[in-house]
Amino acid sequence: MLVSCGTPGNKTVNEQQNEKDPGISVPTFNSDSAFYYLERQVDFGPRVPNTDSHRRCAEYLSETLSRFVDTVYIQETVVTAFDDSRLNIQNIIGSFNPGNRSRILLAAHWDTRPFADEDPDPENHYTPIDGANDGASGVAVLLEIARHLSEKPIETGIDIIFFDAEDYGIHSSYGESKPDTWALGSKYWAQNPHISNYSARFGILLDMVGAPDATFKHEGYSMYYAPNIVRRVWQTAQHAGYGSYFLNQRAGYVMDDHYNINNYRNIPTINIIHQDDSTDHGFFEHWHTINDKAKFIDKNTLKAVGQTVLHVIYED
Ligand code: AHN
Ligand code: ZN
Repeated sequence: MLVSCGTPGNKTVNEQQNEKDPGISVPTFNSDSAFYYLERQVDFGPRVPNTDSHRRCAEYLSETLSRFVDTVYIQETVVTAFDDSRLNIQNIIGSFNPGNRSRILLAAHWDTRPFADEDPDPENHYTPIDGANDGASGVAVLLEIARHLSEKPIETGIDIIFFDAEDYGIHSSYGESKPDTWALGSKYWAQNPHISNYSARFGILLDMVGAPDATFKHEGYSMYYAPNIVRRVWQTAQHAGYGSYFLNQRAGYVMDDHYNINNYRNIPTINIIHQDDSTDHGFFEHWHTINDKAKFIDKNTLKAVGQTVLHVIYED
């Protein structure tokens, strides 16, 4: 043998043992590849609806997805934001095995917030953000998962949805939270799915999955709508060795895309989202600031999440 990595009895360096069925191997998530997909998005600049960076990134995402999936759907529409502006948005959907009725939904938002309204410097409160963590990280992990699914196909139907206009929620200067101003793209999709009567057995949303030492806790709506999926995913993470990220602790309710999927489509969907009690807003340190940049992303966190989700879908 020319290359000898890993211990005897392991399959190849690119696969991991399936816990339930040792005959099945789970691909090894490549966090360098995921980080590359993250940088590609950030390089377009802030992906704010109605901007050129947003249009160009949409093209990149649909074109990249199309290299991996069987079918890409682009859902274009116009939604109305909290300030009555009209946003031209695109939900981008990639499907594996579109004919299989047994499906899993994976999602993240690809747009970025138009204003850094949580920045410590008020001068920045109307500056759009890079959204390396808040946006790009979830999309990057899902593109890397799509790449693995294309290389080692499974029978289950998988839909990867990149939602638009998640992060155009009301500016903090209004002093009200107005939950219905967030997650506009997923609300539209949940009420007008790309396939009429679309359903899936369960869904997993990724949001802010790239900060160093991120903590993923049992988010409120996830526990209300899909407690069994939360338990399954957290147990899978712990078996895979990521128990320091996936904590068995209850955390607050976050209005996010999974709420719309649960509420309007009745698909039990959880949110893997970084929640942190040590900040005032409850999220990662650079949330909605101009410092949500690629240099503050930790590949180990992308790996923890990506590998966990790969285990969940290949061992399903
Ligand atoms: C609210 O602040 C109401 N929801 C946060 C959802 C979010 C924003 N996820 C990423 N950015
Ligand atoms: Zn955000």
